[in-house]
Amino acid sequence: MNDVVTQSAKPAAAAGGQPDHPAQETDGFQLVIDALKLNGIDTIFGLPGIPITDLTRRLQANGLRVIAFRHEQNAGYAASIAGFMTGKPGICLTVSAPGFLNGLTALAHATTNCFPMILVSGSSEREVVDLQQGDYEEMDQLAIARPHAKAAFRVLHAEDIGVGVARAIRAAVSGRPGGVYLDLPAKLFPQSIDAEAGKNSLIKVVDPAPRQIPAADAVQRALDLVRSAKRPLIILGKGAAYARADADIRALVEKTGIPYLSMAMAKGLLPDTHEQSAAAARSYVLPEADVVVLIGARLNWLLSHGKGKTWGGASAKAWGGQKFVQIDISPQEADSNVRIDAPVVGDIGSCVAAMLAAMGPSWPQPPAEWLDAIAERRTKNVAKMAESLAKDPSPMNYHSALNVVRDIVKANPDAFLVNEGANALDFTRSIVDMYQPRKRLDVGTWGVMGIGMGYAVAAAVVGGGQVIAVEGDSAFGFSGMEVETICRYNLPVCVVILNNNGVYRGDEKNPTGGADPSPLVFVKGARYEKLMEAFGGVGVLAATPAELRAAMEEAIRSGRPTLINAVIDERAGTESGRITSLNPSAKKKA
Ligand code: ADP
Ligand code: TPW
Repeated sequence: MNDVVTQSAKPAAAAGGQPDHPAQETDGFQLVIDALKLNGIDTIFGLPGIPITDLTRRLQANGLRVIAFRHEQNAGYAASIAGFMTGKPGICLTVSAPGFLNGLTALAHATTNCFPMILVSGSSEREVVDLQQGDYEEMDQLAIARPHAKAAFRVLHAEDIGVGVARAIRAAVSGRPGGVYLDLPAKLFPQSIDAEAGKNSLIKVVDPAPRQIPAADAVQRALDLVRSAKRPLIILGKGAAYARADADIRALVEKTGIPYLSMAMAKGLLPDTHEQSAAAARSYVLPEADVVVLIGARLNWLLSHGKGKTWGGASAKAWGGQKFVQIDISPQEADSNVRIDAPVVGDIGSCVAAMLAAMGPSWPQPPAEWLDAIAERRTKNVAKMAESLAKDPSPMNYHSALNVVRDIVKANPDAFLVNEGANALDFTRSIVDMYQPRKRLDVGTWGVMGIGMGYAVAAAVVGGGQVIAVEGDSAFGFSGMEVETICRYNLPVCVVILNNNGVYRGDEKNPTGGADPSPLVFVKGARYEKLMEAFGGVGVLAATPAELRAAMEEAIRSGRPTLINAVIDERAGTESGRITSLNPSAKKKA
């Protein structure tokens, strides 16, 4: 069953005096496997069941790594972040209807975040589904996937598997990357075709993510604008991290001398400790900058849409007066929120290289007043942060716990840092410095809860190194059962739950005085560490920074699956973390 070809019982007709020999046949299962392998896919995240159980077995038998999860959503998040980490599409494999729907959130997440991913789902009989005759797990999956994916395809015939897989790969990684849906009906898998014809039908995708070279006049327009700036600023987004143009991006930043901000998942593209980082002066540089160069970052809600008070606008929707250069692979991105004065359309590697080449050997540095003003704010804010980090309250708060994580990441800069929660996210992002590209993996564009354990598994499996997952206790709950997966594959994942007994904080009361707890709180003093122990991993309850530090150091030394339940003050934390302003009740109050 695991051979590339299977022997047919019927002998082939002898031709041209050749001796008779049995016809060699292959089937749909094998062609899917061969098509993926041919394109360098070596890892599948999924969950077995009808009609893909045998596919998972045969994938493994054919040498692919199959990572089986406890819930498809987590397999999907794993695939999405594997796509970000590697630039190859991450593959999530699910069963039909409910399994497909469980994976769909992750597919939409991949599309939203511009991560290349392919959700491959088995589906039931087309003829029965289309007549709505009540098939097992009946659902028109292709139609449902389409609005959430960059592209969606269905393969009905074994000889089209090669084309289907090739199209899915190209769609996922070319241009702006995204999520792709590939529908494989149950009837496809056992279809037999001639092995040679099957082999010839497969496509090894040539240059799946072709370079897109920017126009020379667009590059010149951007450089002219940058040269005219008195207070220039660069913003690096996760598209810049994804582009893997690390050396050229660093060269551009350093050659121009322009201060930069990193969006959350671009942290570490240049080390956060770089002297041009304006992270500690963010609220000063955004309204003050006159020319802003966006590299792989959208002017969406995470950047206050490029206007309003954050940008020095007089009111919530007013333009702050900045001029923008935007480097992006998507030509439609420019002008989505404010005018882009100098769009540079192309892949970031090519765009940044073209800018460097056109800059010539020397480039004027930004005015000293601008750099000095930023340095002054930075020094002040860094000192303020150091003061907060040095405090040792009992119980711990976010700062005292994250001060430990900050030190551990500094000592282990190649560890992956997975991060979700509200306060647990915002404080980690601002307190824990990153030193290497594509190491910080977080909630992304939607601020979605639930990415935690799926990301952690993918980082360990695909990245092949130590993972630290800093989780709010609510955030962890969305994917907590995957600690079994972490233990089953014996992955070097250290989960740190910043446990304040609830969503945002843990001290809310039921206003009626009734017996039901507030919708925002959990069981007090929950022993999350025992969950890891249940599956053979290491569980630690940490009530002090010293206990947290010792447990994290041991987790990294041993490489064993570890869950540290870091107990913090249940009054620590604000509603919605740093995005309180988006909360409609806060808006009403304002
Ligand atoms: P962040 O959330 O970090 O601000 P976004 O997800 O909003 O980042 O933006 C990422 C941008 O990067 C998207 O507009 C996407 O089109 C772009 N992008 C992704 N990959 C590339 C690439 N290789 N070259 C150019 N642009 C890219
Ligand atoms: C899929 C809404 C945003 S943040 C959060 C929720 C439920 C949890 C915050 O509590 P946590 O962190 O994790 O304990 P902390 O440090 O603030 O106490 N469902 C989804 N996504 C989102 N974003 C939500 C709900 C939310």
